[in-house]
Amino acid sequence: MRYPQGGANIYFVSLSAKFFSMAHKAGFVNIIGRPNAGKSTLMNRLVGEHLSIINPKVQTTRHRITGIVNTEDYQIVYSDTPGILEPKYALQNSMMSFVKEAISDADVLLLLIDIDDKNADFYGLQRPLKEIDVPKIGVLNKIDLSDQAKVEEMSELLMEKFGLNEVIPISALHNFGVDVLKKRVIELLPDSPPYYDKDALTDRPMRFFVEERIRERILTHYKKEVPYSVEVKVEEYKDEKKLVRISAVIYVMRKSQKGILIGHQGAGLKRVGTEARKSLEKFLDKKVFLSLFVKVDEDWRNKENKLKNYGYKG
Ligand SMILES: Nc1nc2c(ncn2[C@@H]2O[C@H](COP(=O)(O)OP(=O)(O)O)[C@@H](O)[C@H]2O)c(=O)[nH]1
Ligand SMILES: [Mg+2]
Repeated sequence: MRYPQGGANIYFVSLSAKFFSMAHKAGFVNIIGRPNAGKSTLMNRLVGEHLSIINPKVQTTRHRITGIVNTEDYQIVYSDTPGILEPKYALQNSMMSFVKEAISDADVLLLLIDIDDKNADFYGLQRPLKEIDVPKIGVLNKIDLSDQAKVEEMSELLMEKFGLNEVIPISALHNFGVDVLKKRVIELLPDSPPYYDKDALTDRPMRFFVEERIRERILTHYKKEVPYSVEVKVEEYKDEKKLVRISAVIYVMRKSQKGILIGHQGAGLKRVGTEARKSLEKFLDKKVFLSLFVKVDEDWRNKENKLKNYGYKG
């Protein structure tokens, strides 16, 4: 390599030119859409890790969850968000504020739509979405359940409705079309230095994922109000030599829900505990000792101050 002769100035110019020629890309790529569209499934696919919990029940995702993909040349910070709905109680209000935040700070927006969701009703967000000046990709999901004619029909409908220039049909579940989407996302990523350490996978603490894994088991096994009335908080997380010792509290809104959750002779809670432990052992790649407790936090879901304590937004 030849170094430029002459003063410091010239050297500086040549350095920055070199830097520019291998510019680093980074940005926030936020996935939004209706409940059950497959946002969390897609996010896990894109990141290649089981970060977001997935369930056929709606309103599984309550927070904004980031998943970071790093290579030498770029850093993509994906966000999974709660499904867009018309909020009916304080927790849902907070869930929608995560969505609004994700719309306003995106470098690239992925509007994920279930191919069978003809109305794709985004409530008050449709207009701001149409007007916002960042690259938007319509992502038509679950095409494994559909055909070409429907893909074309829905693509046109979405372009019109949200002012999109492009729609990419995928099946997040069967990993079809996801590579095409990834490639397009990288093209649209702005030139920028990385936002997080290049070995980071998420900006969320480990405790958060532990809480989500426990909540996932509750979503799977309980019906009606119970999954929507629980909040899980890790009280102790000790990474010991041979195992990780975790103690967590499951908060419910009413006394009756406590009984349902614990079940006959404790069988319900035991099942949640055993399954959550196995899931955590896989995630942490270490033996886990898990203690679970159930407590009543009267009507927490409707109280702003409680929501703040649990890490939601007002
Ligand atoms: N058939 C089919 N099902 C999917 C696809 N993507 C997601 N699902 C299912 O749709 C349901 C909701 O998925 P989830 O990712 O939790 O949706 P979210 O509420 O938007 O986060 C789950 O049962 C997924 O397995 C897909 O491409 N095809
Ligand atoms: Mg979700």
